[in-house]
Amino acid sequence: MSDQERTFVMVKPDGVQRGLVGEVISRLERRGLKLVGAKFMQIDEQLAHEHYAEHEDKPFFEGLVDFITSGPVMAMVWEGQDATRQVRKMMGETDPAESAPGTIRGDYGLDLGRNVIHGSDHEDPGANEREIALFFDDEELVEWERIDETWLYE
Ligand code: IDP
Ligand code: MG
Repeated sequence: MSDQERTFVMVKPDGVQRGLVGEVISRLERRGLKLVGAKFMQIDEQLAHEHYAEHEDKPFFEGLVDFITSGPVMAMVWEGQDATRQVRKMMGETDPAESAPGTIRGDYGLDLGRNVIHGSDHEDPGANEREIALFFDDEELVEWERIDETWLYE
């Protein structure tokens, strides 16, 4: 098994309210990715600011913080080969309206500000590890083997 990595994924408040937690988990599980951490939680103002720090100066920042703190989220860590980039492909584009059908945002969203899921940016080196550390302590992540791992990887 090569290139195993971990990435941070979150079902946002709209996805939780719309009952899409199971759907998102199912898709990632079926793909062969391995769940190594999960936390159903509500994000507070400070964590929202840290998580979205790169967008601090954008006009949509305040609305984004209000939205992400507006209800519970399902925060998760998923592991697998090239996991960060593969999850981003499964998510679709930032704007659901531009996302291909078959992607999570393309199947379940219509509006840029309500796009169901967050995944670490694969074009921002270290974003995955940084976001995992922001949401999880080391001891909250579980090392384990899926029974099908020998069939998932050559
Ligand atoms: P990403 O979630 O696909 O990585 P980013 O550009 O990192 O997209 O933006 C973070 C989040 O901020 C988006 O998922 C979306 O919820 C929100 N967002 C981004 N751009 C806009 C915008 O122009 N208007 C409203 N919300 C936006
Ligand atoms: Mg991003």
